Amino acid sequence: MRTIFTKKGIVLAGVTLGLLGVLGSYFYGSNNNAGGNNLVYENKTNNTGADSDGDGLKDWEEGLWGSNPNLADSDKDGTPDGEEIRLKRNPALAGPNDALPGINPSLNEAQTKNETATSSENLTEFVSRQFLANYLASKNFGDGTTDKEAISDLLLENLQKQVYSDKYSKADVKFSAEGEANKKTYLNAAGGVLKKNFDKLDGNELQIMISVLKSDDMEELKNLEGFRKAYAASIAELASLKPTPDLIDLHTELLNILANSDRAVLDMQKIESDPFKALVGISEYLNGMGRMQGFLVSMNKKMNTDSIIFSYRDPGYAFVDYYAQAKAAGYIQ
Ligand SMILES: [Ca+2]
Ligand SMILES: [Ca+2]
Repeated sequence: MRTIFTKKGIVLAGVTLGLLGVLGSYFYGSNNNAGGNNLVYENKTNNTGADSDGDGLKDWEEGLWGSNPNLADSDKDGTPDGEEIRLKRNPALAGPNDALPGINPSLNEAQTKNETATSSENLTEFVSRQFLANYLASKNFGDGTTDKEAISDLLLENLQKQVYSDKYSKADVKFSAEGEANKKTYLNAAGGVLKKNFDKLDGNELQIMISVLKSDDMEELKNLEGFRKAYAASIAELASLKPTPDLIDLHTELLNILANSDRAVLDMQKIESDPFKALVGISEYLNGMGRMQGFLVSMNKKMNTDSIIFSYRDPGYAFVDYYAQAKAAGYIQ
C-alpha cells in the first residue's frame, strides 16, 4: 500500500513541506516580493474560481471567511463581502463592530510560532497556517494594522468546520464466528485486497500534487485517478468481508480511513477552482495517515496478542509488512 505510508511514501514532513512550498508559490509567487504576490495571485485565480454573487470574493474564499457564496452582503450590514475584506472587516459578522482583529502589541511577542512540525496533527495546522499567511498577505493584510495570527485563527476555525465525518459504523458490519481460522481467513482476505489494489501504484498523492503545482499542468491531476480507483475497489471489496467479532472495530476503522482518504484526494483534485477545499483535502489526507499508523499499531498488537502468525507469502502478512515499513520510515516509534 504505497499510498499512506510505505517505503515510497517517503518522509511525511519532507513531502508535505515540499507541497507547502509549491502551494505557496503556485498561488502567491515568492514570499519576498509583496508586489509580485498580488500579480501572481490575480493571474491564478481570476480565470478559475467562480464568484457566484459577484461581491469580489471567490466562492472558495467565502468558505474561508464563513460568508455566503450566493449572497453579496452575507451579514446584511450594508457592505458587500469583498469590500469588507478590503476594509479589514468581517463579512460574516454584522457591523459596525465587525473589525477583524487589530494589532495588540502585548500579544504580538508571544505569537511567534515555531517553524517546525513533527506530528501529523501539527503538520496539518502548519500547512494550513502557511497557506493562510500567504493568502492574507495577498489580500494586503500585511500592512501592520491587523493581527494576522488572530485572523488566521478565525479562518482556521472555518477550515476545521469542514472536517469529514466517518461513513462506516461498526453496527453495520456483518461478522463471522470467533476463532483462529476465521480470523486468519479475514486477515488474508483484507491484506490481499490492499496489496492487490495499492501495490501497483507508485509514489503517493502528495507527490503527485507537488508535481501538478510545480508544472502548473492540471492534466497531471488525472494521475490521482489510479489512487481513487484503488480506494473505491478496496472499500467495495473490504465491505463484503466478514471479520471475527473482535476485529470489527479495526475493520470499521480501515474502511473509514480509506473512505476519507478517497474523499481527500477528490478534494485535492479541485486545487484550481477551490483551493480551500483542496486544503481541507490535504488536511484530511494527513489525518488519514495518522489514523493509518494508529490502525497498524493496533492491528499488530492484536495479532501478537492472539498469536496470529503469517508467512511472508500469505496475503495477511501485508499488515506486518506495512507496519514494518511505517516503522522504518519513522512514522511509528
Ligand atoms: Ca462571492
Ligand atoms: Ca460585516
